[in-house]
Amino acid sequence: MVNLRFDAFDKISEDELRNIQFSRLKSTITSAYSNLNYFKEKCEKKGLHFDDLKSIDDLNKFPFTTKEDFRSNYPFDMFAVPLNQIHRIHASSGTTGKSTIVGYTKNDLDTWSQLTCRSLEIGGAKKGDCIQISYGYGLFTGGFGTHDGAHKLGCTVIPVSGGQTERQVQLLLDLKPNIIAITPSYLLTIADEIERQNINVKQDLSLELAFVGAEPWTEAMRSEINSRLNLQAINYYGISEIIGPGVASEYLEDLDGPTIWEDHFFPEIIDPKTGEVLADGEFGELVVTSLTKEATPVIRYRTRDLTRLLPGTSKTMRRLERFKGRSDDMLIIRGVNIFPSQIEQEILKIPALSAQYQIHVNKHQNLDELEIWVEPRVQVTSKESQELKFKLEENIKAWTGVRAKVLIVPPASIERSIGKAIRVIDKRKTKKG
Ligand code: DLL
Repeated sequence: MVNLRFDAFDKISEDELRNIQFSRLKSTITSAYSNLNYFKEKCEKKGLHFDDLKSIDDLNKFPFTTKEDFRSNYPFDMFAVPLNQIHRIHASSGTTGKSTIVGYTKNDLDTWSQLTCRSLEIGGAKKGDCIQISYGYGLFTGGFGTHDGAHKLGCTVIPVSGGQTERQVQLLLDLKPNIIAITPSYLLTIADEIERQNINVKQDLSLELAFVGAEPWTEAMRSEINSRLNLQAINYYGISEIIGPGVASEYLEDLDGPTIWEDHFFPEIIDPKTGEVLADGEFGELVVTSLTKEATPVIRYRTRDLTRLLPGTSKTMRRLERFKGRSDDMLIIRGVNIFPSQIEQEILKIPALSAQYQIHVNKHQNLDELEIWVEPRVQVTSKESQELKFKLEENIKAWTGVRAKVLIVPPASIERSIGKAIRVIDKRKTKKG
């Protein structure tokens, strides 16, 4: 039997890896330049030809690709192959404007399933395991992408998709999957339902692993998930415009951040303001170039995810530090930059508070106002509620420098996520129209 683990290239030497990357990068840039008008035009503006890529170090001369490029080339102008070679289309729903369309050739679908299979395997999944896939199926990449990898690995797949929380719990009870693939916020919604039904997690469920991603989450959230569900959460990363899940994923043996699959994607970290490439270990925005995609090659895609590139723990491929957030999620409150993840961390430092929270931002008499709505784990008295409020306000001020107003709202009052949670409601944006 093929040992899929060795497909993971995790024993490859750095020289070999860079050689593979360079030859794949050369074909990708050539294809993008020859087939994608928008890319050729951007290169011409910089006086660049695909032949100007003489080594991997030349990549940083080439232009970035943004979500906006996907939108303005909607629906098919990001495709580098004729439509009759496109075997599948996925799309990511933009909150504003048109969605971004991504195409896959037959080879792309094979590559994708290899990568999600690899991600599941190094995270501890194996042939014969049973996985409940609670990522949305359909145009979103989470469901089908994970499905194809789990199928390749030889797992029994329960393709339940997102939503219908009681049914999700029923399936966990009756079919006893040992793995779940899901967003962190929806997993917490399921944990709430399990507790509401007084189900004994240790006796009645068989979950061992959760492949968690598709939205920002913190280490504090991981501990919460692990302990409430008696399993190990694995950090599973991807972006639809790049391929979907399977861009980077975490080794169960290391649990130290997702390893980026550098044989298929070349990562860079840039200063989000200047676009300048930063050295490994420096903090900035992740930019990813696809190295093997045929249908939608993407050169230097600006992910907006803020992180650092770290050396592989015992592998050649590099790791991503847990994301601090997305540059477009960063709130500027009275001039101070603050990420939802910093607030989540402060909330979860207080044992009586739950991970169900929402951040409301408003403007009052020209001043930004930050309000945090958070649920206690159990009903509290008004005195306890006051104490929790003051404690959290104090901690947020001490750790972020921002004064926030905390509202302790009744348990189960914040709308539950069934996919990606809406954590921030920025009314300043709605007001601007
Ligand atoms: O969310 C693909 C995916 C599906 C990944 C299932 C993992 C699991 P998009 O809808 O394009 O694609 O959203 C991509 O989600 O830029 C990050 O901001 C965020 N994200 C994805 N995975 C993680 C993760 C899918 N493990 C955007 N940790 C990315 C933190 C994540 N953020």
